[in-house]
Amino acid sequence: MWTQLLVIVGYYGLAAPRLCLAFREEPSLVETEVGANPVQIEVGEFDEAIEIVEDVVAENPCLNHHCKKGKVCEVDESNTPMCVCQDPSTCPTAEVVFDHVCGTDNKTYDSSCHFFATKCTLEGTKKGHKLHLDYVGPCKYIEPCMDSELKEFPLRMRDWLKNVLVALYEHDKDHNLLTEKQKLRVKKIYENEKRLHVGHHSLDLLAHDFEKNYNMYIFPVHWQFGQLDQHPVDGYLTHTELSPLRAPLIPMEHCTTRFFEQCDSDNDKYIALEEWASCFGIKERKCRHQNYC
Ligand SMILES: [Ca+2]
Ligand SMILES: [Ca+2]
Repeated sequence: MWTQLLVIVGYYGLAAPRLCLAFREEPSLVETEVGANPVQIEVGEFDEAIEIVEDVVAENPCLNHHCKKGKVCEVDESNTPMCVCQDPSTCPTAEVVFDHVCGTDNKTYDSSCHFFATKCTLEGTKKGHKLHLDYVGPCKYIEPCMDSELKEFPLRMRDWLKNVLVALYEHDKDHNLLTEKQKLRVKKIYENEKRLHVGHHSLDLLAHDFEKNYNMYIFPVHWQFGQLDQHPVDGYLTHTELSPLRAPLIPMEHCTTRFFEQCDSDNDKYIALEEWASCFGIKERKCRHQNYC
């Protein structure tokens, strides 16, 4: 599965940078800043929290009045723009099955637009507070994750993150997907002759390689955290911040939910950088979250 995801990155991620999501082709948010990466670009897809209000343009007060997902702009009697809940029936019709999303209420929504519009109508209620976009695609039976499988998850994900970074580096000449500083870090991994190349590796080999080439795995793990930790950049991941990675992964990797749940070891609903590093087997280091070591 991880190899398959990497192939997807190869086809989609690098041409139109996005991670994992072979499912969607819409070009939104692709105008990347230097250093933006696939995960960061996906953030908008699942964003619940951002509301940007800009100056009102005289002729159409709603023109530059942006509303968060699930809301649309309307003007009141005094021509003042305001964000109101979107009527789900005004959402574009889903074209493919992977436009559907599954909510944490285990209900399938036609699209993320329908989901956020519905969530908006529940704003202020306990139900609305607890409702999140769980994963991409229609709700389906996800088999329980066994303890033994849970142990395998970080092994494969670490290897995958490393491979994603190397793939980004290899194709970065034209796309500026990594910052100069990031490129230098990945260059060391890329040029290391001992690097484990992409392939179907046994868990024993992955575990052995992690032990032998531990330093190669540190940056990819911290890099991924940094890409997700954007709203705000505070060293903690909220459910919404984690969504761009989690939502497309769940239908394919049945241990995803359990893995990220146990990552939040103090159970405060946030995954701190230290918790993140720890659940990928990265030892604590003396560094501040701004630098991600
Ligand atoms: Ca954050
Ligand atoms: Ca926590």
